[in-house]
Amino acid sequence: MSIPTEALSDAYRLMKTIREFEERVNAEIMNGQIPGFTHLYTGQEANAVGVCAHLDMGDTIISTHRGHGHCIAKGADVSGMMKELFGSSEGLCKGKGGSMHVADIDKGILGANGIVAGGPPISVGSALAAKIRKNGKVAVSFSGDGSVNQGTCFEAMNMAVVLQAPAVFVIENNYYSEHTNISYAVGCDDLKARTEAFGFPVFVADGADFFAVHEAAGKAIAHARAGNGPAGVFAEQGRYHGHFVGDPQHYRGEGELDDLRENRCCLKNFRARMVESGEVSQDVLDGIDAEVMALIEQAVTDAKAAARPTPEQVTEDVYINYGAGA
Ligand SMILES: Cc1ncc(C[n+]2csc(CCOP(=O)(O)OP(=O)(O)O)c2C)c(N)n1
Ligand SMILES: [Mg+2]
Repeated sequence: MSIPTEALSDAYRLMKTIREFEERVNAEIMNGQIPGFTHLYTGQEANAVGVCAHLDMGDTIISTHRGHGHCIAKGADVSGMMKELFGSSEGLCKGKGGSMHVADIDKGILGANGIVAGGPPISVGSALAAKIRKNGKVAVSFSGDGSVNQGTCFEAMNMAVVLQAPAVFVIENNYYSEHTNISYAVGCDDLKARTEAFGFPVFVADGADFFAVHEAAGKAIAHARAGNGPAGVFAEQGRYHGHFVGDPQHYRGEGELDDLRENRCCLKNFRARMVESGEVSQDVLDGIDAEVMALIEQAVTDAKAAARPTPEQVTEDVYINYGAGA
């Protein structure tokens, strides 16, 4: 599938934005500037961007505890997200969500989610709504290798097939659930076969390669959008950081992290491919890098200066007001 030049630049910009957002968030947490618990997506950027490249605002995504990348790829405002992580009342969710609960319903971002495999059932509900409304939209859930050991994931996959709902299950295998490798935690060797067994096609991609994810996701999303029921994407790529920020990572093999950064980097792979094809020049990519660095710097400056919630605001937004008589 050939991708227009502008879309290529956009994809690189988004992957770079996720990378720098995360690296800066890591540094700010270490400096004690960001409260709460945070899981970084660094290294897996191509998954989010390769999938979301096929979505428009009306399509929905549901994310995980490692959700910054998914939200940025789906169009979340970077400054609003940074403010959210800093706990500002000017954040996307008024500072009440934080890292693990970023949401922007208007952009189809139904929320990051702290519950492992909490996303797939929600996406089936969203997909069913799209089917009933006949609006041609799809609902994508991102979830990790840990999610495919969860009953909620299996129930959601089965229900999506039974209902023929346009749900797309993106399984991101980064080889670990918290600190446990899949070789110990998963009772079969073939995770793809396990999900396929529910009765929908699953397309596999190298998660360090934007183009591979883009192609696999294109097939899965086209399948669902055309009314053929659910589909899956299975992408493999390790994360560069620990399970959470501060994880000492004693469970990693020798040289594992260096190898990932050196040889499994979606940004480097993207640049190499552009040198080969000549579609986007290195100068243009360098320019995008500079723009992204400035964007992140500004976002941090703004987040540090942004308002903090007042004690009174704690009890706001707890219940929805459905109007008179509710
Ligand atoms: C239902 C549930 N069980 C356990 C946890 C604790 N927990 C948080 S993240 C995580 C591991 C998730 O692994 P995976 O799905 O592979 O995602 P990754 O962290 O690798 O992105 C666990 C067990 C939880 N949040 N929810
Ligand atoms: Mg995992």
